[in-house]
Amino acid sequence: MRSLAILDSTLREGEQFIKTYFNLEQRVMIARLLDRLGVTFIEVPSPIASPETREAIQAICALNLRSHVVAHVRCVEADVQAALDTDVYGLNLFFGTSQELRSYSHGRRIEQIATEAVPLIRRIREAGRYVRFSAEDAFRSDLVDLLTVFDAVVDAGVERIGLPDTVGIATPRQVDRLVSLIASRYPNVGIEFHGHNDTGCAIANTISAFEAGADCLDVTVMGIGERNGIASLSGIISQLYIHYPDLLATYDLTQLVELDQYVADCLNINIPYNMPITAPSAFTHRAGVHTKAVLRNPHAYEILNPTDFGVARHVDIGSRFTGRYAVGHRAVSLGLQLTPEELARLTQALKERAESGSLSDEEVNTFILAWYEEKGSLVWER
Ligand code: HCA
Ligand code: CU
Repeated sequence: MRSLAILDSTLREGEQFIKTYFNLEQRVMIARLLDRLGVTFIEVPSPIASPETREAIQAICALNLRSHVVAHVRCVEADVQAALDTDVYGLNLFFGTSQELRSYSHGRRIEQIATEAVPLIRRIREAGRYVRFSAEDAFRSDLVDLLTVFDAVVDAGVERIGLPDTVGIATPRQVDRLVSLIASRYPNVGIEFHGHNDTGCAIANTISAFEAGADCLDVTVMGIGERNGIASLSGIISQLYIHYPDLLATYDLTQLVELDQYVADCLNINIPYNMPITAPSAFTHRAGVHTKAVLRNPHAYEILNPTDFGVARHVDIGSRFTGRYAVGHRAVSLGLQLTPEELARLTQALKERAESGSLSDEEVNTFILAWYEEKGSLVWER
């Protein structure tokens, strides 16, 4: 079986999201929740960022989590030293390799990138720490430039190379091609992928990278990050759960909802309505055709079993698309006995009522009970 590491960067990439500010207690709590879930790596910012960040990194390291804490660090001597002075498991180095970043970000030539990164990588390895090197903006980088830099860093002993789609430009097929090529050229190092979501392809690209040979996938809670973020943890987990369940054998998937909710609360936002698994409506069924089938066998319209994530399925029957089967099911759960003909009339009445707006569960129950009483008194009067 292939191995796969999930790297959660909520505490690093996630802090680059416009709404994020985590205090020390929240940073520590997020690390704990990620560890309980079972991610392989927890990425933290560079300790050089601020004394508070350094303190948070040390506090997280002191938890002695199973997850490995890795610091995201520029290829700069002082930054590397500052990270080595903490107790992190390893360093995730990055250097922009595209023309755009070389011109407008750091101004280095390709040869210089390799020359500056190589001694730092050797130093980190000598210090006995894990080291990864990412070619920032890999998908806008010239292939020859990319290979020139990777040849040098792999030769210097890097354990993993990273291919970030920094601007979210790649298509799943481009990801497949580049990751496949890199995987066959460097069979003895790991490959990490980090996909931004500017065009909504982050989850698709990240899964494509895995299928092409990447062994480490970057995510954040709810996908938060710079601009509109990267692949979400729950999105990647949902794909793996379906297609590669063995890779999640050591994960406690019931932690996911609490984790997303905790981070949403820290940011003062709701979990986005379309988040895989953790959206409030992720397991809610509505249309009559769906509710009927799901009540017979959830498998009909569910590929994820909500109980595996510690959440409940919900059958919504208060809409104008409601169906007789689900309404009957609800009537029975309310202790009512209806003939098929009565059930048809009740369903019709509910649909008509829902034309002026959907009903909550409680409203539906009240409606059904009232309808039933009314029916009784009509019978009585006759
Ligand atoms: C950044 C850039 C980065 C780095 C990813 C990586 C990106 O915000 O510093 O180190 O692999 O998207 O390229 O997040
Ligand atoms: Cu990024």
